[in-house]
Amino acid sequence: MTQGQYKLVIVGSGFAGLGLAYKLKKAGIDDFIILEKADGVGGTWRHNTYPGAECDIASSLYSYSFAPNPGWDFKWSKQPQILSYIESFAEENNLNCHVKFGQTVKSAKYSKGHWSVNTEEGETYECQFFVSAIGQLHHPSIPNFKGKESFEGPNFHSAQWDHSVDLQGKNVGVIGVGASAAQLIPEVAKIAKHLTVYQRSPNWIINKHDRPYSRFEKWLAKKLPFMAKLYRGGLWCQGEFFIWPVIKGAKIRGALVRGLNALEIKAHVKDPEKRAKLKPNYPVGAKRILLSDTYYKAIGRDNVTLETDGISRIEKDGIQTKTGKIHAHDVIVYATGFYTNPFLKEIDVRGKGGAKLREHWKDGAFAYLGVTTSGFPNMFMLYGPNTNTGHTSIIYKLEAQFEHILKLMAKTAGGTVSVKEAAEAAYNIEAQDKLSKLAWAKIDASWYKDGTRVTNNWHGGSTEFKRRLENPIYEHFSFSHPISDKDAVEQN
Ligand code: N01
Repeated sequence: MTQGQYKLVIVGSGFAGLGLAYKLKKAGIDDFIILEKADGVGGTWRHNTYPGAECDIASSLYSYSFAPNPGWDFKWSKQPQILSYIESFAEENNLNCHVKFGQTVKSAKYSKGHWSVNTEEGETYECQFFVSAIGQLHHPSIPNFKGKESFEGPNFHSAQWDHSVDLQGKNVGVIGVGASAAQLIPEVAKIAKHLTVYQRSPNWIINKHDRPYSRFEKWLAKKLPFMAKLYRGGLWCQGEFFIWPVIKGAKIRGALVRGLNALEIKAHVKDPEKRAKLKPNYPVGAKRILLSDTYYKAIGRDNVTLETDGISRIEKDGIQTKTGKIHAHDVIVYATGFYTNPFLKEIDVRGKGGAKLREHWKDGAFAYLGVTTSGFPNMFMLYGPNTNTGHTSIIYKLEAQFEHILKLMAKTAGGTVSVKEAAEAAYNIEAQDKLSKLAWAKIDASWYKDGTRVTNNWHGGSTEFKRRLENPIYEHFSFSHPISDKDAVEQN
């Protein structure tokens, strides 16, 4: 059933979708709808409720610059407070009335300057602009271990935590040691009778020295907003001038991360066998550098086994390793990450002439500055291909994408915009060339890669990202009704 005609249909009501909605309203555009499959806003921060879930980018930076929150309880806030921040943001800015919950988008088709967006619930939404704001870490991945179905106890993915299962006094197996696992393992270790952690490859983890903010600090952030801005700037600088150079291969800063990591392991893990297993054998920065004050303490506990022999099969009551050991488990947690490629895999997107996005991206996703791709007019992506980062806040980068989209929309007015194939191809050659020199390219596999190409991450610093996104080169696009900037703004 056709549900109406909009200027924009946005898919997803996480930080990306809601941030764009806010900017649209500020620009006087109210004619949009957000389709959300869940029953509330927040995206990843609604779904990931595992114990210990928090953000490993400091909250003052992992929040909108246009909606600062002086009330963060911790430097790295916990999931409930992040969810409550985004929920309040939606409420205070009257964004909820634009969201239609319980709508899972299954296809989007372009024809003659318009998109038809169809949902699994049988509804169709017509629009001029189709915007994907579904994020990169959306579809939980559970490896197809032999015998997986035979396990008789509770088992679930970290992003689908079953809170009805009490882990107190249980034998628990956690598979995976990535960012999610590093946060949940310390919490599970505290209450489980025994925890076995299945590690395929260790991570570079350093201390973050988190602590609650004092009442005085919160008062300062509220009363002196410029101090809060300065503080946010300082956090941004840490990522830009310390972590980003490590990803580029800076020797001294890389050595510092390795040194800090070694000190942490030594301080908290007494068993030499465990210590040896925790040392990564790949370049620092090739996978996300993790921040934790509690991970190595948890691994060092007597009730925690670090298993690195590889999983052979899952039995009805435990896990068998490739060396034949059997660990008995009451509960298994899959902290095994997400399907990050191909992008938009759940949505059948058809562009000009019925071209399939899946076909267009058969060798891996790409997009001009991560936002547009040729042959798919009036389609924008937020947090699309090659926009992720390993060193700063995604929200900082999303804000640049909002500006990019608003500028292209203004120029497009009632017509269409499409990136030129040659401009996109040249951009991708530049991006892949630069990416090939970074730490991310120096390992065979990670969620940043699809085959040999790094498809998820941006190739430069965040200042460059902001500058390029916020100053579109209009010659790189075809507009069906090119008009002057002034006229375009007036028409919007
Ligand atoms: O997923 P991951 P994640 N057999 O892909 C292992 C963001 N995030 O959910 O490394 C055995 O990092 C896999 O092993 P290996 C953040 O951007 C942010 O933890 O491939 N093991 C790895 O250990 C992060 O980068 C926050 O050898 C298998 C683990 O599972 C991203 O989400 C918090 C396996 C997967 O780790 C993803 O993190 C949490 C197999 N067959 C997450 N398959 C914030 O704080 C996979 N593994 C913002």
